[in-house]
Amino acid sequence: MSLTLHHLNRSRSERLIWLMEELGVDYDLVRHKRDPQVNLAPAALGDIHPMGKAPLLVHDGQVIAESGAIALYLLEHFDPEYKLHPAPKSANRAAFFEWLHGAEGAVFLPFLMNTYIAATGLEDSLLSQYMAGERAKALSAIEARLNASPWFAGDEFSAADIMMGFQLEAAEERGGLPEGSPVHGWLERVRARDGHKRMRAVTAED
Ligand SMILES: N[C@@H](CCC(=O)N[C@@H](CS)C(=O)NCC(=O)O)C(=O)O
Repeated sequence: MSLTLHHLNRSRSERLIWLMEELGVDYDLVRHKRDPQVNLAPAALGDIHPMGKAPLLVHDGQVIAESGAIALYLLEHFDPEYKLHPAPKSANRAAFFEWLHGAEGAVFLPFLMNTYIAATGLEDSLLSQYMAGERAKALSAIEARLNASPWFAGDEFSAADIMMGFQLEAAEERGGLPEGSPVHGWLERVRARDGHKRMRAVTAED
């Protein structure tokens, strides 16, 4: 069995490192560096998959792109006891799907757009105003969820928390989390996990 993760420095691919560390699977890590001028991925990633983005997983020769797809693929292969995801048709399955996919969907977009808005000097634009409203909505949905349960899929930590981690750590770093937000407590719980610590040891070299 061969399992390789292509990781881009300072990127969403850290979520898959974290998931594999939590699962305890053996994997090879190939590190790629962003172009310092334009911040984009190197051409080497485009040689593996036409989108040329990270993360990319290669399992016994099969290439898989998209963080959410990779996470579900890894769970299917390496989490037969459902330690990091609720079992099919169990009560927390719907919430698990919602947050696992929301992390790359409606929840993520307004946070991501903030980066592009700042990079292109559009802070005073209508787009920026619109995205600020969307970000407030996303944050309020996140906070409602974390006020109702300790983890995104309910009482148990799951891969949905891992998928949400990247954007919430980035939001905290940019001062985007209000004082008293339940996200602060969630971040503390996340950072207490050995899997998260091991992921940070790997990404420290980024
Ligand atoms: N929805 C994709 C997004 C992939 C993506 O945009 N990755 C970024 C890293 S955060 C990337 O490779 N950026 C460099 C580039 O686009 O050249 C996923 O979740 O895997």
